Order: sequence, then structure tokens, then C-alpha cells
Amino acid sequence: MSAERTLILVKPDGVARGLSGTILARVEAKGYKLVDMKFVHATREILEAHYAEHVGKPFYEPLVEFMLSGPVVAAVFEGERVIEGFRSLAGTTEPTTAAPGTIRGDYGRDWGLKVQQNLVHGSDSVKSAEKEISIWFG
Ligand code: D4T
Repeated sequence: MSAERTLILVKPDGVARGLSGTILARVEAKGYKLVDMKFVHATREILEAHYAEHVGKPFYEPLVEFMLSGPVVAAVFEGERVIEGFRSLAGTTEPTTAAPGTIRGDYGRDWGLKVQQNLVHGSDSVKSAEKEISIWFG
């Protein structure tokens, strides 16, 4: 059986704030293995595929604009239960209330915008991970 993999993005706010290295270091320090990585400026096409489940929601267009606002780091990490483990490390969606000790809890805040700028993305299931790794890495 092959090891579980997840797609992690350091979103444009994380890159712009100089937190890419810190964020990736925390994932590595937890013990997950970095197996692929690239610095990339997303396209609308990539984001439409990546965020297909959110089309039509009020934050969808602001989310796409935000994700197009600068480069992201796309990374694939591997390890037993890495999907669940990274989401626990990232913290909940809203950085205001994400637990201290998590990436979003420690480095994120609400900036009063139409979309939460919450530093990272992590796949939420094996199926999403497979789809997202193929979207970002082909
Ligand atoms: P991602 O997908 O980026 O890892 O974040 P989450 O799994 O925590 O959140 P999500 O997919 O539900 O939402 C994607 C993205 O949209 C922003 N968002 C979300 C927002 O600004 N307002 C909202 O009410 C929701 C649900 C934040 C993350």
C-alpha cells in the first residue's frame, strides 16, 4: 500500500508575509516527508478546478481574486494520516478563533476582507488529495 499524500498550499498571504519557510518547516518538523514542491502563480483555470465545490458561494470570487494576487508554494507531503495531521496543524478556517499552536492560530488574523486570508490550504480527504495533486502537479 502506498503512503498517504496531501496537497499543501502556502497561500499568497503566507508567501507575501515571508512565512513560507516557517510553515514548511513546521510540517517537516512534525515528521511528514516533503516529496514535491514548486513556487507557482496560479491561473484562474487551476483555481476553478481546485475550488469547484465553492462555485456560487459569496466568498468564491474574492477567494479566486485573493489566490491570483500573488505566487503560492504548492507542496506534496507524505505520511501515515498526513491529511488529518496537516489539517490539525493548520487549525480551523477562521484564523481569529483557530487554536493557538496551529499555523492559522499563531500567524493568522481577520483582516476585515471578503475572504479569510488563512495562510495555508490542505486537502480534506484522500479523494480530494488525489484530485488536487493532479491539478497542481499534472
Ligand atoms: P482550504 O480549503 O483553503 O484549506 O480551507 P478550509 O478547508 O479550512 O476551508 P474551505 O475549503 O471551507 O474554504 C476555502 C477557503 O475559502 C475561505 N472561506 C471559507 C471564507 O473566506 N469564508 C468562509 O465562510 C469559508 C467557509 C477560506 C478558505
